Amino acid sequence: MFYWGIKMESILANFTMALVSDDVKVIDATGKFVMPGGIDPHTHLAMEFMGTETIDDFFSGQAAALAGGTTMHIDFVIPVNDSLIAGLETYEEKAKKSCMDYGFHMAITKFDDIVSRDMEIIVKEKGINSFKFFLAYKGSLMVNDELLLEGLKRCKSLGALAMVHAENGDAVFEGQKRMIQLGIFGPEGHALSRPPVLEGEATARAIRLAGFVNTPLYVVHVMSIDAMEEIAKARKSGQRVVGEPVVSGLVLDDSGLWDSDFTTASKYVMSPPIRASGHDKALQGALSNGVLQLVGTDHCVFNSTQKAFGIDDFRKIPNGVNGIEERMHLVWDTMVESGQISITDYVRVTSTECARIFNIYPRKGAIIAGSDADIIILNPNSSFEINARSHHSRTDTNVYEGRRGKGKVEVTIARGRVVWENNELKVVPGSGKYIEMPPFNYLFSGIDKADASYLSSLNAPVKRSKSTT
Ligand code: DUC
Ligand code: ZN
Ligand code: ZN
Ligand code: ZN
Repeated sequence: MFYWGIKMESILANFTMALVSDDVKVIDATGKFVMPGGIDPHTHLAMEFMGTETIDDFFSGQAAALAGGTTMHIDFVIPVNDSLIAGLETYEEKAKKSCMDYGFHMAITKFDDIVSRDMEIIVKEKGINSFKFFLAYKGSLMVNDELLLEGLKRCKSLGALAMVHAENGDAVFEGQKRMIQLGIFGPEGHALSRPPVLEGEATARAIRLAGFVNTPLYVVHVMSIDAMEEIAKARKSGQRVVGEPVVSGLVLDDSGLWDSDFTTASKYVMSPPIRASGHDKALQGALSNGVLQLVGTDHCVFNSTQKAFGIDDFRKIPNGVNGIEERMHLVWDTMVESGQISITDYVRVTSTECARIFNIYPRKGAIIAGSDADIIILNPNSSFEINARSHHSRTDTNVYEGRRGKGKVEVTIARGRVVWENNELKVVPGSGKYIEMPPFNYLFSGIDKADASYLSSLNAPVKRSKSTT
């Protein structure tokens, strides 16, 4: 899947090692790793959220991604007035300026006959194979258990993957009230109001309901030991649950939230919150032992002016942190350089597993004949340094400010075009392509058999009780 020290003879859209003429570009990758481009399963570009809009759009966010070795991302479509189709049309418009390949997940904020019909259209005609349910954000995006159950059943019938933002939104609301009563208005109140136990509860509930419906479940941004342990338990019992940590949860702890400078502290506000020291290491361990399967970012950025909407009240700080540009570097440095995962596992957690789960493997997530030529060259001996001055995102802060590490993406090739080389971006708005993702990924294989055995296990005692009365 990757080659140590090969000299690539050609860069062709349809990656081949064929004999080529003298005028092709030659890139010397001696001593470096040639790997599939990264795929970020979790981003929010140009999203209207908490009274404002994320400052990275489909051009700036993707340019940043390419500079960091990510060649595809999957963004969340938010319905407009609960309409999936209206939401999708809005995002199709926003994505016209794309300079990188992308796909969509669809959020579900209501359930009725229209939503049910539109879910089918979205899967069968629009190339989306995943639906996300927010168990938090009471009063806006949050869904209750009844809606979640309806949604899970519909996902199952369509072969679509159900995803959850797992925090108990009612309890978060209560936690926020408590903070205000205590006179805690600063960014630290954000973390204190929504502790790990609320993430653990919602994760456990979603897992159990998905098990009850017998459909696969994908838990986004696993930020705590509490949530991770629920996923571990379910997977051990054979349930089809996928856990996605995000870079901020893997490498940061909550100390920044207590910084006395509001601009510094507020940049760390995201949901679920960045946890106390210890959760980060535990999540790294879970990524290395297979309890968690792929790394996203939840890239959702606001500049310091937008973050300052919450200067008097943490509840008004727009939630979100950066990561789309930093993910490949930080995962390499934290997980590979430190010896926690192998290079093969690095390719899996940053690219291949995402392609498999969203059913676009081996077109994406691989370097083989017929795959799109999304390729990076990473130099394990070169260093990176992260700061807001030099990053490519439009935001004026960076939660990884000042971090240095080993392993730098020196070249990014997207669909056969060199878009990042010598620390220079060559990106063209409109060149990114929408990637359709078909339903019924590998997690659905044999699901019907499991249904049959579940039903027969119910049938036996039912019949017996009838015959005895
Ligand atoms: N969490 C964030 O921090 N931002 C976007 C949405 C979310 O769930
Ligand atoms: Zn979320
Ligand atoms: Zn952490
Ligand atoms: Zn998100």
